[in-house]
Formats: sequence, structure tokens, C-alpha cells
Amino acid sequence: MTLLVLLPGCNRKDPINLEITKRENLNQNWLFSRHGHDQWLPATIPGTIHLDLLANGIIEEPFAADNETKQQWIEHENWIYKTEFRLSREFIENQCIALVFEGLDTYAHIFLNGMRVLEADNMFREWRIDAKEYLREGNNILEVQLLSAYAEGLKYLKKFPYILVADSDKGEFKTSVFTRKAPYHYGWDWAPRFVTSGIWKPVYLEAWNNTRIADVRYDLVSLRESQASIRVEIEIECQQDEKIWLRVKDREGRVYKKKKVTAKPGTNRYDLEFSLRNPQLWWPNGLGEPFLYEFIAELENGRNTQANTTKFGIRTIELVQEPDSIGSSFMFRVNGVPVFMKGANYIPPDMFLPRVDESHYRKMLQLAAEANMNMLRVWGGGVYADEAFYNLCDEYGILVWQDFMFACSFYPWDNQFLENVKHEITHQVKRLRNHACMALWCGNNEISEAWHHWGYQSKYRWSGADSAAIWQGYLKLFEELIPNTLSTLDPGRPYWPSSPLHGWGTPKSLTKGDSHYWGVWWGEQPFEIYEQKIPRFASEYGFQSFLNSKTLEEYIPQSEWQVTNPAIKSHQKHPRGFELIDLYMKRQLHAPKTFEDYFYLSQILQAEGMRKAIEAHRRNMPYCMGSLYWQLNDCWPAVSWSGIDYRLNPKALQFVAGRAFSPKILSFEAREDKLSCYLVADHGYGGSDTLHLTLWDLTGKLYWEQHKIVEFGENAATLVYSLDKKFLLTFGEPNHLVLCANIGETSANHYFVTDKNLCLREPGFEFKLTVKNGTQILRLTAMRAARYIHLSTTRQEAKFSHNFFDLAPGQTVEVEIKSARLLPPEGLIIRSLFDYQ
Ligand code: BMA
Repeated sequence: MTLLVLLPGCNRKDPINLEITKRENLNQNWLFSRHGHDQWLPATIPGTIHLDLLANGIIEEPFAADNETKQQWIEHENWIYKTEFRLSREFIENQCIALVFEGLDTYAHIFLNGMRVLEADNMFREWRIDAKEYLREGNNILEVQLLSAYAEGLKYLKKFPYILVADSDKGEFKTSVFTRKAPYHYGWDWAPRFVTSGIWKPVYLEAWNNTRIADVRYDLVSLRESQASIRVEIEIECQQDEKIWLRVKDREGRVYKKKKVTAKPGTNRYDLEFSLRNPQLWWPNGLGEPFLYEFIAELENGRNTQANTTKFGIRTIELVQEPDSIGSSFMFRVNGVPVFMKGANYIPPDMFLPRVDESHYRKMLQLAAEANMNMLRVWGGGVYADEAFYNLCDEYGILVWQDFMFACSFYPWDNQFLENVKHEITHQVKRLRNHACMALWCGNNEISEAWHHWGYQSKYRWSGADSAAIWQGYLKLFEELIPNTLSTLDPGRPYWPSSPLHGWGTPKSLTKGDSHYWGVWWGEQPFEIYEQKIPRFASEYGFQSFLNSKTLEEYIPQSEWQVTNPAIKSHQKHPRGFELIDLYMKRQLHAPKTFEDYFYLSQILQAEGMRKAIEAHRRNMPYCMGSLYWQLNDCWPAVSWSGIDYRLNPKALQFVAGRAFSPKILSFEAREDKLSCYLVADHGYGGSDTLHLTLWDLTGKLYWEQHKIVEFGENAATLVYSLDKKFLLTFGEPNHLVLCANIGETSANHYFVTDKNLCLREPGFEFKLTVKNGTQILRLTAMRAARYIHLSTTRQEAKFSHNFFDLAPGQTVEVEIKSARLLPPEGLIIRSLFDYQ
């Protein structure tokens, strides 16, 4: 939501065009100092202490080498930020002036012209105070004292009568749960520990006279094909009685509804309802256009107008949990259509978020959309994402599963804490509820699972009484406070108290609710287990891989690239990470010969595991109606579960998941002697076509083929062909064979043995680089079967539209290349699994 400030005369078509809210941006001229040291250095606002120290040369790049360990002193210090700004008489004479901090990280004492005006203690709240009486014409001074979040949390911890848990918190004392601050700042199994401080979002003064639009809420009341009915609730803050006009219109000036009211001192709420004929709907990615209307809510008081512009998508969304013979469904229905959710879990894209700009979010969400994703889960151990993130999700048709920021820990439940959380929830829900992308609110990540399955009661020696109190605290927060707040602020959207419903070790986790299946990785089970453990909705599952070499090189020189090197080790935050990668590598692939081999091998290992899971989930629709892997992105250059690394360079997973999430896929399921070929099609992709099946020797000899016209339903997984494995194996040894299925552009390959046992031969690539309509195209053919082909370049940067794909013998593929200059043939590197045997 953006506040549109109309400056005098800026909209000449409007008869009434004077402004009533004015903004005085206070992001400039800041200096900062360490408390007790009188050295003032320039600061960037919005920002964070680590970035200011870096910009002033006080610390080195925090992500380089193992600098993290050297920079832990920062979290123990208090920091002071100050700025001076001038105000005109005209500005000062406004009847109301508010000082607004959109975000303070975290414990902040604010002084305006020497007077203490605010104490803040929650990173996720907006802070707005009446500042008029403290301001003066001419020079003004604003000072922000930022207290050590660790020290403040520690005071709270020492007073709190129970031992709470925060296993991810790497501090000496686990203070993170006492502080409403991004949990991942304290360390996670993919994040370093940087407990930041800062004015992390914009700060400004806002001035107006008598009446102000404080909030606008859009709700779809009803939807029929020919008509949508929309209610707009406008919240007006008022000083003295005033007659005002309220209007809802569009950019073209078409007025949908107007109303004359008398605002009373305090907060006033007005409903305006209107209908739209033949509404254009907002559809998730892949199912249609995510159409957005732009509405302007306007306040006019005879002297002037104020306007609020909101993009609003018309769509219905339901979470359908219908009991069936096995358990209950867990399915989203959008505009009446059941939609299989395809996507990943999103974590904050940096440790230092203020430096992430809109173009970074755009690039990331474009990658998600290109990978055919239609849902991201904003995971509860990070932050409520930036406005740009939700705007882009609206634009790309990516639904958001929104966790509240609580993860894997137990939190206090005293009144002060709950009151603080209530403000946080209120602010965030009001901020996000108008977004078409918002699908679901979720209380927390894995806290219910932790309570029931992680053995904390005995590990932390909680007495029966302590256990009961901690669980009551949990219920107060996630079963009372949050749902109660939502019931007035956003009753139409589903609320899910904790993700997942049941722990992955219990059979119930597969019959009802959502599931985090960590039998792979944490449980060391083989990837094939994904084919048996089918949940109703997979909201997490994952496997680690190395980042891209180019990204790592920026932070750790090649000369240090060894798994035992301290710098490399510090970029792997899972205690058994390398060990587990090696364990699975031994099962699936040949061991890496050099450190460099890890980049490719660990990435295809991860991609292959995730492919198995995604395809199994989709083949089992409608039993399973969602597949969100862990995790989309990274917050620093790390070895992690992500498919896109910190620099937004895609890993093999990003390409492989993109194909597995295609609207139409072919997928083989191997069970004993049977090989079943499925076609999974999204809504609108059903039909009939010719299925081609071919069985090859890896060297290129065609043994067997079959063509058949098959029919397949939309929004369904259809078994299109059943094969007898024994029959196929009469043609050759299993390690020499590949079975290929094709329907038009859609294809799938089945290998009869694990990759390490495949007898791959030198693929005999032939390629040609051409230019078609200004785009460089690579036409690539393999003479023999090629597995996990990796295209890269020697020097110049280039992006490939496809990568990490297989080619059947004689098959040709066209790949688009994007680069600043045309890529010369000698600049192209083509490798495949054969090169790593
Ligand atoms: C899930 C997440 C995170 C964690 C990931 C990998 O449980 O919710 O807590 O980073 O697993 O271990």
C-alpha cells in the first residue's frame, strides 16, 4: 500500500488539489558513534550497524573468510545515531505532525531535540508518535540510541522464571526468544550470527491538518462471474469534528462509490461498498493472468484531498480440509479451482536487509516465477518480508504462505510480551492483508512439532509444572492471541497455528495437515523414501548443496578451498552438513576427486533428490496438493539447502525444480517389476496426445519403441502407460539402459540403476551457436545418452535458459543464451556426469 501525497497543483484535472499530508524525509545526514566513544562517522539510513562499520572501514567484509567470529563484539555494544534537519515555519504550523519509524532494530531510545519521545522494543513494529510539541522551526536534532539486543534480552532472560529453548541461537545465553527481532540474526543452520542494530527502515515526519487516512482495507465480499462486490474500509484519524467526502475511484477518475460523513475526534471507520461488472480475476502463476486493479481511496474535506492507492486482485481463496477415508485434505482452492501449490520456503535474502533493493527482489521472484512456482512460504525464523516482495508476488501470481515470526523455540507469555506481539501482529496484518498474494497466516514454524517430538521436556529437565506453564504459554500465543487478533483484522483468510501439524516421525503427519518431511537429510533415509512418504501438503523437505563457485570465490580465495579449511567450514552451518552430503554422495554418485567437483556433484545430488520428491508429490495429487521445498534462497554465501545462492545464481536445483513444476510433466514411478508412466497436468492442461516411449542403450542404440495416443485429465495425475521392467531388461544390462518418454515438448527419462552405476559413455556433443531474433541460441545434440549436462562459460558471464538437463541419444535441445556480448564457441564449456565418473 502506498500513500499518495498530492502536492499543490500536481493534479490539475482535480478541482480540489491541496495536500493534507506532507512528508519530510529524515533519512539524510546521519552520523553514528559507539556509545562511550566520541568518534562520529557517517551512517546510511535505512541501515544497520554492520553496514555502517563496513562502509567506514572499521570492519572487513563480514561474509569473507571467517570474519564472522571476529565481529561478534558488535552485538555487545550500544550505538548512537543522530541527525539534524531543518523545518520551515509552514511545516511546523501544521496541526498534526507524526514522527514515523517504519522499523527499528530493536531496542531504541529516541530523543527529539533532547527530549525522550519513544522507547522501542520490537523490530517488526512501526513506531509512530505525535511529535508536534517537540519540533521547532529551523534546526532540529533527532537521536536514536540503540541498545545491545543481546544485553537487553539477557536482562529479560535472567528475570524470566522458566528456561526457554532456542537451539538455533548460537549465543552464550539464548536470548533471542525474549527479543522481538529476526530469529536468524542469532544464527541458524544456514545463517551466521550477526545480531544487528539499526534504523532498518525509512524514518520521516508526516504532517496534516485535522483529518488523515490512517488505513484502507479492501475485502472481496462476493464474487460471481458477472459481478464482484468489494468493501472498502477507510480508517480516518481526526482531531475535531469535520464533514468530509470519502471516495473510491480509479486512475481514470471513475468514481465507484462516494460518501459524505462527519468524522469525530479519534479513530473513525467507514465502509464503502461497490460492485464491479465482469471482474477480471487474479490468477496464480500458470493458471492465468494475475490481474491487479488499482483503486484510489480519497478523503476530501472541502479544502483539500488526500489519497491512498492500492493494487487489489480479485480472487477467492480457501483452505479445504475435508475429512476422507485416510485423514483430511489440505488443499487450496483459488477462484473455485483446486490448485496444487508448487514452490519453496523463502528466507530473508541477506543478513543485512536494508541493502537489498527492489531489483534484487524482482530478480529473485522472477526466478521463482520462471521455475513455475505459485507459492512461497515466508518462513517464521526470518522477518515479515519487504513491501517489494509482496508487490512482486502480487504481480507474478505467487501466493504467500505467511508465518508469523516464531520458529523452533519457546517464547515468554507475560502480558508485556503478549501486548508487544499483539501490536506487531496488528501492524503486519494491516500492512499485508490487501495483497492478492496472501493465502494463509501460520502461527509459527515447528514449535508444536518441537513440543511433541524433540524431547525438550527431558533435555531441559522441565518439571511437570514448568512444562505445563510453557505449553500454556504456547497456547496463549498461538491458539488465542494471534487467532483472536486475526478474527477482527482479517477473518476471511485461513489461520494455521503451526507448520507442520505433526512431526515427520509420526504416521499422522502423512494423513492430515501439512508436513515437514526430514527423513531425508536429518533422518539419513534414501531419496527414494519420498516416493512412499506422501503427505497431504509438503511444506518443507530438502537437501543441501554447495553454492556456485563464482559466488564462493568472492568471499573465500580459491587457495583455501578445502572442506577442512576454517573459512570453508564457517560457511557450512549445519553441524553434520559435509558429512551428510558425503553420505548421500557415496550412495548416488562417484566421490568428488577435487574440491571443485563438489560444486557440480553436490548440486546434482540435491537436484535429483528434490526432483524425486516433487514428482512423487505431484503424481499423488489430489491426495497431496502442495510441494514447497526447503529452501528457495540464501542470506549469505553458504553451503545450504537453497536452489538459488546468495548472489542469485541458480544452482542445479533451480533448473530441475522448474522442470518438475512445469504445468505438464511426465514422470516414471518404479515399483518392483512395474514401471508406471504418469502425466501430471495442471488446471487447463488436460487433453490427448501421442506418447512416445523409446528404450536405448546409453551408447545410442535404439532397442524398443512404442507410440500411443493417450488421454490425460486436467488438474490430475493420469497413468498413461504401464511397463513391465523384466521385459525391458531383456534388451540389455540395467546399467546400460535408458527409457525415454515424450509427449510434445514434455519428456522424462528413467534409468534402471543409480547414477554411480550407470555406464555412461563420452556423449559426443555437437553444437551450433546461432542468433535468432536477436537472441543467441545454442543447438546441442548428444550422440550418446548424456546425464545432467552443465553449460557454463570460460570467462564471460552468460545465462542459459536451460541447464542441468539430460539428452537421449541423438536428441537435440535449443538453449537461449543471455550475455552482454555474443558468446564465442570457445567460450562455452559443456560438461556432464560422464566427466565426473
Ligand atoms: C527446517 C526449517 C529450519 C531449518 C531447516 C533445515 O526445519 O524450519 O528450521 O533451517 O529445517 O534444517
